[in-house]
Amino acid sequence: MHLERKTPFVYQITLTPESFAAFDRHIVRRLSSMLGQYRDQVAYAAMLSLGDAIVYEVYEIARPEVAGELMTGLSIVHPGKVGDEYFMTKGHFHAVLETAEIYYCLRGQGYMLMETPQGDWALEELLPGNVLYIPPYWSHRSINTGDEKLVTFFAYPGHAGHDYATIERFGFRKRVVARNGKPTVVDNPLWRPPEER
Ligand code: PAN
Ligand code: ZN
Repeated sequence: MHLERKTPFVYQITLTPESFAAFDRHIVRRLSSMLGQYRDQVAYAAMLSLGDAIVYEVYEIARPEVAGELMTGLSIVHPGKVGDEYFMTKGHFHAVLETAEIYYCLRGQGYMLMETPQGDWALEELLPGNVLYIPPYWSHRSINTGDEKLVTFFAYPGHAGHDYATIERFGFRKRVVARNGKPTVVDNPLWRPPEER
């Protein structure tokens, strides 16, 4: 456990089975935990009836959740689609909106969909070697558009916290779906501008 450590430490993100043993927490998000997040509810129910597939996993190093610390770990989004919509994370704002985050893509291919409380949106590609800097105020969701796992390393301030409720209710302004086999950005009809919420 890294929570109590007061001296520097090293861990590996080489993705060998042994390197995963270094993490303190392993969170597994399955299809059943994504209720209401995918546009195609019929495809969602049909897929869930066949089994509760893993959509993504998070491996974390435990550190005190206070300003001055950094929360770090790996996010792994599995390949797949619900209807024509790619597997993705739930997505969140940080509870302390004034906190940034870094993502470093190690494997796979996909996108980070981002949005501010005012409704500005952005999409950036996640490809091995890409470092994504997410400034304060931008909510974020990673999306796997490839056919292998999308693996990213993340680091964010210890006191950031997570607000999932806003995204659960309205989703993101955009969705990334497959059209003729290619990732395509479309509007999310359930989204409402802040002044109409
Ligand atoms: C990441 C995310 C991780 C899983 O650690 O928490 O990719 O995504 P959700 O939290 O949206 O389920 C992060 O951005 N932390 O702040
Ligand atoms: Zn975050």
